[in-house]
Amino acid sequence: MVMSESEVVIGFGSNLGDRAGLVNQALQALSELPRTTLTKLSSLYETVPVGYLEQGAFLNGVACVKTALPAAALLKSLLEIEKSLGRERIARWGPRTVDLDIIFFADRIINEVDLVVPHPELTRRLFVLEPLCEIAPVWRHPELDETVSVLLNKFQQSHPEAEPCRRLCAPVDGVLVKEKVNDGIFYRYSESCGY
Ligand code: A4P
Ligand code: MG
Repeated sequence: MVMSESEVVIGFGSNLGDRAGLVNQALQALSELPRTTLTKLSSLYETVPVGYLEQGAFLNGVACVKTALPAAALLKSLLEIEKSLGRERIARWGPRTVDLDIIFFADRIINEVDLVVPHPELTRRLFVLEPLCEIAPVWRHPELDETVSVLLNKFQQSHPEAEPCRRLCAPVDGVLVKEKVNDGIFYRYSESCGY
């Protein structure tokens, strides 16, 4: 069976060790997944921890990929990348070398034991909404039937106290390094981001 390609949004975060180095390695691994191409990348943001507050600041961002992998296979690959980069699951919402979450998988709604898409915390997390709004403002949440930019606006209105994300660098040539790898493009954030 030939699987058609789906557009997928993946959120990433790191708050342990060499955060930017780990993010770059995760992006490289992502761009090297079979039948998958990295198509868009947000700026890199520094964000205050949400949930469990007694931990260091995160680097966060989101990436769009086109993939022919089914959702379960993509999730498995993301968990393998996390593991290869030293992720140990210690505490829910606790510190992590690299966390990779599926935010959207095309317009699909998935409610499996080990996979819920759209990501259920998405509407409550500026560290996802802000980078998402940067690269996919008109993406429609398939359950809420609202665009990402409306969801961000609503969250900001209802949580004026929420600390905005600090944008470290924009994804432009010269700051974002773009390299051709196999059939895809490999992006990474350059050191001049000041992370
Ligand atoms: N899982 C279910 N749905 C998904 C999905 N859409 N994408 C399952 C990825 N995984 C999904 O995840 C546990 C299981 O969730 C996976 O095995 C998969 O089967 P995990 O990453 O090991 O668990 P966790 O991270 O400890 O808990 P959780 O609820 O996934 O936490 P989150 O949502 O990952 O949040 N603050 C800031 N500023 N920035 C952050 O990035 N991240 C977290 C963690 C908390 N606070 C943060 C940040
Ligand atoms: Mg996760």
